[in-house]
Order: sequence, then structure tokens, then C-alpha cells
Amino acid sequence: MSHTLLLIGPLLPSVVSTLESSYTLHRYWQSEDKDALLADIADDCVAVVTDGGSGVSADILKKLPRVKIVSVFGVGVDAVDLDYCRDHGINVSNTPDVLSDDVADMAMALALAVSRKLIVGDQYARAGKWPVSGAMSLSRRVMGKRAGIYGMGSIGKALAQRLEGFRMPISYCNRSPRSDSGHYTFVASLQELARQVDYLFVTAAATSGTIGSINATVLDALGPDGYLINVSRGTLVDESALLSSLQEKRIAGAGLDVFANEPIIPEAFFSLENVVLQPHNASGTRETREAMGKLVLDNLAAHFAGQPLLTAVT
Ligand code: 8YV
Repeated sequence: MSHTLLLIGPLLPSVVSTLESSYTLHRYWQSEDKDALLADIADDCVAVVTDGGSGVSADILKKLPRVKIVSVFGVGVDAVDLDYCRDHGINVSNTPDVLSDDVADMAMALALAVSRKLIVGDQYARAGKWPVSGAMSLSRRVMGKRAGIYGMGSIGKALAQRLEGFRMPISYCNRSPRSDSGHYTFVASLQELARQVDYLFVTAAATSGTIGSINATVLDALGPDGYLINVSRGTLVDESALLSSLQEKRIAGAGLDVFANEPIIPEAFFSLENVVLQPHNASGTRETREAMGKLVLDNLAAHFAGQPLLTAVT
């Protein structure tokens, strides 16, 4: 008999069809009576599959006492109740590394787009303003500017490689200096990092130590020539402080892939020319999503075969 799994939200169709052929699959988000579904499968459900944004709460896990693995389609596990999992012997896996290059590409793309006014220029061209009003307003150079990376993990390192190509001096703020990043400058204080750089890239995981850390003080330290680029989690940023900084031009601009209350983006962002917005899509290439899906499936297979997980969250 196949193992019973709960899928919290929609995933890549190829992953869902493999899950369907290998397991007895229940779709939480499609269920009209979610409590009834949880009660129905409580005796059988042994695994949860979810994406990084949805995670899984203790409320759900409490109703599924036989679950022994949560396999996350994403590197961020901030939406999974890790304390509950640890206390109840539930293994958690995620999909690190396979997405780092694409997320770093998105960070670079956002920095270029907001500085070089790519979206403004595109709209200017499409609206037929060029023949009427002439050349558009000037933008800002990225090449050679000072970059700060908040969170020097796998994504931070992939980003640093790209920034080197743009001949940008790199500083970083991390819980501790990294021996493999010795050629970059470690700055212990986030506020000090913001003060020193032209671009503050946010690639740190969302934890109790980082949530809310990009606040008004840090944004003011970044200053009127500074750009904030966030490809981590919206919760790291005080969004209303960011909005005021952008509206009052106390920072130069922002490139944002993530928001505090996804999928809702505060409407005030929509009228700002100095931001480029993305709907949390940094890992959203076919190649990376396939690789993430494979890791989700391989972690489940390892768990059910009694093997160590490939990418366990410790
Ligand atoms: C995904 C992510 O967009 O890896 C993460 O933590 O947030 C993203 O890669 C998400 O998990 C897929 O829905």
C-alpha cells in the first residue's frame, strides 16, 4: 500500500504527477472542509509536502500525529514550525543550492533594472514617448559601485561571483565571518554595512535574528544614493519604513522579489518609479524548479527507504 501524503499548496505539475503515481495524495488547498480532510487522513498521513511560502503550521501537524517528514519545495523553512517538528521527531528537508544561481541572477537583474530604469524605459518606449519627448531621463551606473551582501550563504556567494564581474567591491554581514569568503570584507553591523555600500542585497534566511532587521535606521544609513535589493523574505524588511524611504527619496530605489504579506503587495508600491517589483519569482526558471522538485521527491524516497535525507534541515 502506498504512503499517504498531504500536499499543502500547488506545486510544479510534473512533481504533483510523480507524487500522485507514487503515493496516496491529498490536496489541502483544494479541500473545502480542511478540518474534515485532516480528520479523515489523520490515521494514515505520514508525510507533508509544501512550498517555502506556505510551509506548514503546528496547527496542521497536531492533527496529523503520524507525520514523520515535511519535505519543502524551497530553501526557506521559516513558514514551517521547526520547533514543533524537532519536539515531535519530524524530519524536515528543503531544496538548498540548486536555486542559488537563479536567485543570484534575479538579484543582479533587479539591481540593473532599478538602476538603469529598465521598466521605466520599456514603458517610455511602448507609450511612444521617444519621438515626442526625446531621450528619457538619465539612469545610474551599477559597474564599480560598492555592494553589501546581508547573509553570505549559498545564494550570497553566488551573488558575490556575479558582482565581481561588475567590478564591485564586496562587503558582507553574516552571523560570523566566513573562512571561504576571506577576500570580501566582513562587517559585523548591518547598519554599518548599509552606511558603507551603494547596494544592499538581502540574501539572509528569515530567522528571529533577521526578521525586521532592515528598519528605518538601516535604510537611512543606506542613504539617498543607496539601493535595497531583496530576494530573501519580505519579513526581513519593515515594509512601511521602506515605503516612506522610497516615497521621500531617502533611498535611491529598491528591487523587490519578496513581500511581507504575499501574495499581497501594498498598493503604494505600484505608483513608485524607483522600484522594480517581482511576484516572488527568483527561483522560477524551469530548470531550477525541476531540480527543486527532484530534491523534494528524492528526500521523500530516502525517508521511506530508511536512508538519510539528501538535504535535511538541521
Ligand atoms: C520559491 C523560495 O519561490 O526557496 C525558497 O525559499 O521562497 C522560493 O524558491 C518557493 O518556495 C516556491 O513556491
